[in-house]
Amino acid sequence: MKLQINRRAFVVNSAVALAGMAVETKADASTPPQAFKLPALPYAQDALAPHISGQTMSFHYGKHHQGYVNNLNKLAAGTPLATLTLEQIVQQTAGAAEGAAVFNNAAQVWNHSFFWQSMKPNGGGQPTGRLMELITSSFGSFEAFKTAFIAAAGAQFGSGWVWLVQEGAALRIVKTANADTPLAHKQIAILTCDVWEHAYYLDYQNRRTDFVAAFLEHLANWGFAASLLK
Ligand code: MN3
Repeated sequence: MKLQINRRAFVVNSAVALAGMAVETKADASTPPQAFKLPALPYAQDALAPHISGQTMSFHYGKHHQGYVNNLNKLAAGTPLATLTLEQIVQQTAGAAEGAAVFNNAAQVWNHSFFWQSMKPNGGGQPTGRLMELITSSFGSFEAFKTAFIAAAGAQFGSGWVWLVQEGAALRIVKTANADTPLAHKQIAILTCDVWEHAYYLDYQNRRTDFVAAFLEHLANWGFAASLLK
């Protein structure tokens, strides 16, 4: 109990410090604090079936993603955190042990919103244009990229994410644990697949790599990924 009180005081103090930093980036101090909201899914909950079932989406989006939004709002309520953008909160609490709860929930809100956009019904296949050229130059071939992406997903120990990111003129595959996100590491996220068990267990049980293969073959939204290239 004593720990919880100290922790709360720390979070509030950190929020005050963060608000000071935010003044530079948010000029309009009269902007009222607003609760973070669960963004609308870009497709119907059952539109990704059979690769991701409507049942999985109802829990993953409706319970897990909503839960992160609710937790973030509870942590931010009445603190200067509520005046920051989601991206500012993720970047300013990254790596700060005393802000871990805020970071975890804020990053998971951002990661899931990015994940839903990384997919579309009848997606998958291969990208075209500059994105395909960058994948080929970075990984040797599209097939080599797929193999490496699936292997990275399988190698992530425990909960986490596998990402395609852009670093300069090259693309890289990175995996992050728990809520960690390229947004916290100044990397440009291009595409992601959630490899927490809640993302696939109802549909694939322990077959995580089958899930990630289906993500690449049937769901990946390469148009969204291409739009993010710098
Ligand atoms: Mn998830």
